[in-house]
Amino acid sequence: MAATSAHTPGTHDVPGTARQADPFPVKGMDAVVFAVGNAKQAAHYYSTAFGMRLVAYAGPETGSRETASYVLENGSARFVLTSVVKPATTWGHFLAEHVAEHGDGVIDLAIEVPDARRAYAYAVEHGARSVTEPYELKDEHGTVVLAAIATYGTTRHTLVERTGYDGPYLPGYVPADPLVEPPAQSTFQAIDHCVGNVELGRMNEWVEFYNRVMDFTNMKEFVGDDIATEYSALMSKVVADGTLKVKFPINEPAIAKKKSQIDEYLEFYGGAGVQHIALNTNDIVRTVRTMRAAGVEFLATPDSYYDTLGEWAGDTRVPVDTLRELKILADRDEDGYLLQIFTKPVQDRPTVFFEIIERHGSMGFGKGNFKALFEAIEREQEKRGNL
Ligand code: TYF
Ligand code: FE
Repeated sequence: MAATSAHTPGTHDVPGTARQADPFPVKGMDAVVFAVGNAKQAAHYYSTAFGMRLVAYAGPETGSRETASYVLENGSARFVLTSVVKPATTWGHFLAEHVAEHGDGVIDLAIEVPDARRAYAYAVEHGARSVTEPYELKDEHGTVVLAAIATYGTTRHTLVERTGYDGPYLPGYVPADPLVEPPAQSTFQAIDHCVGNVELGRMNEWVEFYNRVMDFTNMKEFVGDDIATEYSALMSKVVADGTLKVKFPINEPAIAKKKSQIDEYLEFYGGAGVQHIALNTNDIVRTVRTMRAAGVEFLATPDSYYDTLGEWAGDTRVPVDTLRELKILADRDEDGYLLQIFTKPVQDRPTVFFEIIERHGSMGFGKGNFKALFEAIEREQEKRGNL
């Protein structure tokens, strides 16, 4: 085999044309970590209602005396549900206070990276606030390297390097069996995007944070002033890594005719935080039927939406009558189309909700649906007396 020369294939030493290595490579979302009041019951909900599979557990029975954590998966999507059993360390007290102040919510959007030490060093050099310096966890399945940086509100990004590990989640966790028989066909397969709500006037600051700290770039879809004041009462921009595996839309409230849904979130969550997690499915009709049958509540779209849908969304895989029956939204752009639907908030506070999305080419976020969607959200806000 030829020795590696300085001129490796694909690179070239003509000034200005050398392809720069990605300064912040990511492999994808590692996990969405929720701090909840009762992880045992939440694990049941995500199993029975969302069709996820319990795969790992850590708690008093496994030597974790302070917290209980349930790891659920569906395809590459992984949720970790953590609650406090008996606070002892700063971590236990942080979790207990987090739930008291914010209700059930997302504390960590963990990102899998090839090199956690390098990713952490790059982020901190570019102004990220360190939460946890790089450290190793080890057990008989191998080693995982972790580090964490802060993002908006009390949310963090743990950077996870798991190449030296073949266990069920992290060292210290034990494998667990599904709580119930999972659906015959999976309800979703991956995490599409994770959305943050930030305070009025701070969206650009957080977009620039991801530009700088993770070298993420802005996607073309955004909600500008026109849409914001007309009917959405929010501004939104999307940042993503170069491979579009990790996509983070950021919303801020906008001053409009009515109270912004983002203000409602900020008020009830007690600050900035994760608003919704979008989940990819390859069969949204089956997913929505399964989840509805299991008691998941979705936002209702008025019939009139479907009367004109064909004119601008064109033909989709699913007949308009089925979209109408299940209240699924459709949107099209120059790259293709998408089908999407939103749950109502999944806890008593009007905070975290989920989106189910089936993409056919389009890499957008459903801009054509913003009017219908935000009107549906406002009807719910009104029922809660928060409009
Ligand atoms: O992630 C998105 O941008 C879409 C649209 O409060 C959206 O899902 C944006 C804001 C919002 C609800 C949905
Ligand atoms: Fe979304």
